[in-house]
Amino acid sequence: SKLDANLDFDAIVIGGGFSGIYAVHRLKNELNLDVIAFEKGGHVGGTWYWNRYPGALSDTESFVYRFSFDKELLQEYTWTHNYLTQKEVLNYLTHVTERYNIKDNFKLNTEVTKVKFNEDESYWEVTTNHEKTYTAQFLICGLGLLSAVHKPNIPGIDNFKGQYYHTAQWPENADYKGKKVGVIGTGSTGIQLITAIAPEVEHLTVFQRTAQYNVPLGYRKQSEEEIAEIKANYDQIWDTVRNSVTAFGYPDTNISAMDHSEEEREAKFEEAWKRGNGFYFLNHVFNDLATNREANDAAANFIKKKIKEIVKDPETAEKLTPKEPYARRPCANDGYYYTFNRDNVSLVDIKANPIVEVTEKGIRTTEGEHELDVIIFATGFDAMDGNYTKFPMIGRNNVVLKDKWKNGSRSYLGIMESDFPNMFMSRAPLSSFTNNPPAIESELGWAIDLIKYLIDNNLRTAEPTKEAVDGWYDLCLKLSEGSLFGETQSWIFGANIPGKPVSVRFYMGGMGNYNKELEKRGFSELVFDKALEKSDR
Ligand code: FAD
Ligand code: NA7
Repeated sequence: SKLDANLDFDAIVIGGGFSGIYAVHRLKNELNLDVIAFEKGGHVGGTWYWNRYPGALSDTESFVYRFSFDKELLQEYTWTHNYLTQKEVLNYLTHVTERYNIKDNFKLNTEVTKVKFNEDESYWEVTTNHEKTYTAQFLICGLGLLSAVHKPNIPGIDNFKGQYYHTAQWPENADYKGKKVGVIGTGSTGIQLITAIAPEVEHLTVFQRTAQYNVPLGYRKQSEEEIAEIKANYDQIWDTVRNSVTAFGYPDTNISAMDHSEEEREAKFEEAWKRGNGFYFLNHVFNDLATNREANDAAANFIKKKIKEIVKDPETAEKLTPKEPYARRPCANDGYYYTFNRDNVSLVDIKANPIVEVTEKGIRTTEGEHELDVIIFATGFDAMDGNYTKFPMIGRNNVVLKDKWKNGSRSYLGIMESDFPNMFMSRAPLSSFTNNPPAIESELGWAIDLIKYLIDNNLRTAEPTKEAVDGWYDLCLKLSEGSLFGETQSWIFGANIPGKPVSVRFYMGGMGNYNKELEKRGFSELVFDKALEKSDR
């Protein structure tokens, strides 16, 4: 350690995804700190290491699903299609770790099992599954917002004779081709998977609990000219990203859906349908689909009409038709509804006929047994706080983060918590509901500026006041109250996990406003502790 010779490292980073990689690079190469990073997985990449299921694809467009901080890298590193496959994102992130010479900072196959703030001497103790404990002044957590796997306990699963696995733990020996496959779950992941594997399996049985709105993605090859033009305009593109609502690279609109005649509105929806992308459809055609019920109904009805047109069997079409507002994380996939016209695909409505148990031979619902060789869980994640409550994270006064969050998670700016000095989080509860890489750069950018400020001013710790945390929570709550997202039961409010408190988990004010908050507040709502003198020890 360079800052305090008594500690093992200056900073410890947990997680090897976009967040961990960005943190290690800036701490090591810019602040010159001695950094170690722990990653549970066998490779860096985070989400893009774990989610190797067929059909896995970004639905942020390629040009903005990357870091913005390195202008040369933006010019050099290229892509072929308007979205990135799992493999492509993984390759990109691997490349970043090589380019910045940080690959060796990551200790792979190493899970952090406990972190504890040593209050007497103000440092973090980090314990791993290899039974070792390391110390550092700063702790940066990039544990992942959609990373803690949710695999529901279905009675009898251990009796199943075939293979079963979760999409985010896709095994190398997955053997589903030519088999009778059952998929549980029809969120963004299930939709991608179902469309991808339907042509490869003997029979696919889709177990759907809640029907989702899906719009096309518009996946296509991009010409060299198109890519060159993007690269020539990157300054302006990132400016749009950082100041927009979704940070997806689309300019904001100030047009309300209800200011149009029905005909004009339908024409706009049709245009967006042809263009593709769920975030575009939900947020950038009109500005009020997520907040105005009438506007939301209009969009929902447009998609419902499409389902009816595409899906040939009326009973299947009816089952696929959502009964709730269009207010979850928007799904986008080019072939999804068409897949249900295939002879080898069937849809089981498990809301009407719930799963009773898994048997040796398959899945039994209240209606009867479905014989299967393979069961795939596309059942999502204990999102936002799942990885933060999984192992003891202990702050001042022996406060455990899980206990602190038992009625709903809180944070200051999505980055810090009171009682947890010098602990910084990326994509944690109450961070922005936006495209992720730009949000990671904003949050960790603020955190790293703060670390630099502490070092430059010979300060040992910083932490937000309780009032600051409560103030941020109140703001997030207020912003969420205008959103129809609270009316659906999804991970966005924590409603997908049995027993988890349903509460606001995002700052819904958009990327642009979030960045303004960071700038406006600076470090004014933090309390600081002086550096320890030698004689204090
Ligand atoms: P992650 O990539 O989740 O990395 C966290 C890492 O921390 C993991 O590798 C995990 O193993 C590790 N970890 C956690 N706990 C511990 C521990 N205790 N000890 C050691 N290591 C630990 N976002 C978008 O913006 N656009 C998209 O198109 C998009 N598509 C997605 C598609 C899928 C299938 C999924 C699952 C997510 C998608 N996301 C998308 C969200 C995605 O998670 C983020 O974009 C981004 O990858 C998050 O990076 P991260 O580093 O913060 O977290
Ligand atoms: P999601 O969006 O949480 O979807 C999970 C799906 O699994 C959804 O259809 C759930 O139905 C279903 N589910 C969950 N638990 C059960 C049980 N117990 N029984 C039956 N069905 C169940 O996760 P995804 O992975 O698709 O997407 C999450 C994000 O990660 C997304 O933003 C992507 O970017 C990647 P429900 O709707 O709860 O009725």
